[in-house]
Amino acid sequence: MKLLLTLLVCCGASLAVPPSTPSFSWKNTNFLLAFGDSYTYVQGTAGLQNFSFIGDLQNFTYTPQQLLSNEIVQNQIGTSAGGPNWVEYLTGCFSGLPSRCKTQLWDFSFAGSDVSVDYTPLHHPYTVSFINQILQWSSFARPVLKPDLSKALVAVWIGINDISDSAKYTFPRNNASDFEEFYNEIITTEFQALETVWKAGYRNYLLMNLPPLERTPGNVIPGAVPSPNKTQVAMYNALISSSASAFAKSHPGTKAMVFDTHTFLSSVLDDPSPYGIKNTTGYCPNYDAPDIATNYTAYGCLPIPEYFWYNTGHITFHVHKILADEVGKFLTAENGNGRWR
Ligand SMILES: *[C@@H]1O[C@H](CO)[C@@H](O)[C@H](O)[C@H]1NC(C)=O
Ligand SMILES: *[C@@H]1O[C@H](CO)[C@@H](O)[C@H](O)[C@H]1NC(C)=O
Ligand SMILES: *[C@@H]1O[C@H](CO)[C@@H](O)[C@H](O)[C@H]1NC(C)=O
Ligand SMILES: *[C@@H]1O[C@H](CO)[C@@H](O)[C@H](O)[C@H]1NC(C)=O
Ligand SMILES: *[C@@H]1O[C@H](CO)[C@@H](O)[C@H](O)[C@H]1NC(C)=O
Ligand SMILES: CC(=O)N[C@H]1CO[C@H](CO)[C@@H](O)[C@@H]1O
Repeated sequence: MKLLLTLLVCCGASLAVPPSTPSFSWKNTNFLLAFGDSYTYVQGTAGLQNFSFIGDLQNFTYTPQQLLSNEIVQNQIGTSAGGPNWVEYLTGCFSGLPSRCKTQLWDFSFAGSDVSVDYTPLHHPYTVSFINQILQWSSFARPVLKPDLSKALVAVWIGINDISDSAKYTFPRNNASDFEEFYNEIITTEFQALETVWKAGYRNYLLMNLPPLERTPGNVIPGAVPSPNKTQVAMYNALISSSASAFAKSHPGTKAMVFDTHTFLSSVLDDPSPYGIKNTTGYCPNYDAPDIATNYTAYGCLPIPEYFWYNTGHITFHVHKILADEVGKFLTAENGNGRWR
């Protein structure tokens, strides 16, 4: 009896994880479910032009047929980057029906999203916030898409608009007395929303932290006061890490991997030449001219892939490719289960 009790105590935690809990394997992953903002959204034939794969706040519902016939559109304005974005490079799912891709990309990100209107206002009346993206997916896509959950990964990249929109807030507000408390509230709301995804059975999560927003073209103009500044971005990113660890610990069998976008992209900004990038401080003012790919010299610009920044706040498709390559290596190194972090 005593022995049995000891065994139960010693092994209770591991018994709570069903022995069948599959290990995370990036190589075997065939389904990416994505939520986020303009950095991650892809254009869909049933989406709002320049904003979404499917629907918007006024067109919140969709049928299974609309979802399953919706195609990813690949062109200069199909993302915020002038070409493919990181989730497209990561999955190889660049256009057409997601279901036809070897790694399916189901991307419910909406350009201009913040986590919740509790903290920052909508960019447009039709913006679908992060919590609404999950509500919309849960209501209309979850019953239709039935991946092998052991081969599915959830990608989340949110917070870029939240930190930018609130960078000059004063306190107290939202019961927070400083930025740290305020960011913690936003990120707590983000992880509460992910509870819905977890309850649907998803166990593998990739969380991208904030890029070096303190180094956007507007923030590196000599004499500029960066907004958000380095301290704010570092504070936000520290909270993403601690919240991801807490989420994994409180949800047994869950892997919550944080990719340190900030450190990686800062290293690219510091030493861009190995990547063929020549301009890290500005952007081509005519970045969205339809003939920019061939006629850049007429606009006084370098080829777009030689810029780090595509415009005031977005990275070019070339930087998305560089990022996706690094995320792929990171995910490969994360193979295996149980290393809760
Ligand atoms: C989408 O963005 C492109 C590039 O900025 C612009 O030319 C186009 O008019 C936009 N489309 C809509 C429907 O606003
Ligand atoms: C502040 O906290 C109070 C008491 O917990 C709560 O009722 C109220 O909704 C909160 N206000 C905001 C803006 O979060
Ligand atoms: C960053 O911004 C916050 C909010 O404006 C400010 O309190 C803080 O002093 C700034 N930090 C630096 C290093 O500029
Ligand atoms: C970067 O590109 C912008 C736009 O083409 C240009 O104005 C700026 O001078 C460039 N900066 C450097 C350091 O070449
Ligand atoms: C290149 O851009 C210039 C300036 O907009 C325009 O006048 C010219 O027709 C363009 N050339 C081509 C080949 O598209
Ligand atoms: C793509 C789409 O269905 N757009 C519709 C969204 O809702 C507005 C207002 O209800 C319609 O005018 C759009 O056609």
